[in-house]
Amino acid sequence: MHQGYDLIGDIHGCGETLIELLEQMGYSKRGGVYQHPKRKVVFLGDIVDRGPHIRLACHVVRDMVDGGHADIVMGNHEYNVVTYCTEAPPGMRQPFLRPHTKRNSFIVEQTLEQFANYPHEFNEFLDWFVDLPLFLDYEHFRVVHACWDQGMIDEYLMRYGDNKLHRNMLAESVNTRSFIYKFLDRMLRGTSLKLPDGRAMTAKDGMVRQFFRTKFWEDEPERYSDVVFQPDPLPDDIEHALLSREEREQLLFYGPQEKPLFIGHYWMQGLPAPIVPNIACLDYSAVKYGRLAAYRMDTERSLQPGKFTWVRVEKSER
Ligand SMILES: [Mn+2]
Repeated sequence: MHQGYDLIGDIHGCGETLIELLEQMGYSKRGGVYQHPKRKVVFLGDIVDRGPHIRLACHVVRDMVDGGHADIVMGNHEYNVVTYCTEAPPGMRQPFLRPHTKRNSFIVEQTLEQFANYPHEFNEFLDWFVDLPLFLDYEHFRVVHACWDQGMIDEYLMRYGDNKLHRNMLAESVNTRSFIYKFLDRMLRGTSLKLPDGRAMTAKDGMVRQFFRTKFWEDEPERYSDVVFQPDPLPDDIEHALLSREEREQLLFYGPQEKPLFIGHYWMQGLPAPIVPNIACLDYSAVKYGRLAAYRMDTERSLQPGKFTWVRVEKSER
């Protein structure tokens, strides 16, 4: 039986780095599948997009999952590529569930390009992506791509009976007023607040945004600076302003007594470490020449800085 779990953050097509990380943790290829005699991997989603070896990453991951050597949750990039490639039903005013805007097309460009000569294989991966769990609740820890919201999870389980998105729910999932949309937005993209007074800010990537990403582990925050969680700083005058009561009520709080939670998604930088004693983000921006990070989990209640491991991504992965 498995004696522990190795959680791995966003891969984004860094397939060679993934193999290096697996080997560093004592996994080896047997019968074509990476495995460990005593441990199992949990992938935090976002296998696809951006990087140079997306097909390789997809094959390594799916083979491990199929062989019982890994579990995985869906990332927002798997969801995006599926809806980008799925035709809209008659009656919708757009040809595909996810509009083929310049920005959306740019995001999936490398994935489509690298699978261009393997259309059958690509369709099989799309079917597999749809079927991935959206969240996993283990005995000693929890896993979701961006944010654990127990209230929404309970409602999802009550409505749909399991932790998956089914193909017949895809069309409804792009309707921004539906519960499925709000649920996926929370699980796969996390929590955010609107900037006050209808303000907008221009992020480092050039995008203009009216929302900023927020922490969901801050107890009784008072100011915007207490909850902002993104690489781009807030405008000076907003940063130190007080949150309104309505804003504070919108925020979510994952308390310190909850099971350890692992997330990806947030493009962290620097040395991997817990955010708080029971939450770790393992997305350390591998595809931006950061680190592909993992955490070697056993049964601890409090995450240990010494149990993170990683591979630095060199320019050669390109
Ligand atoms: Mn990601």
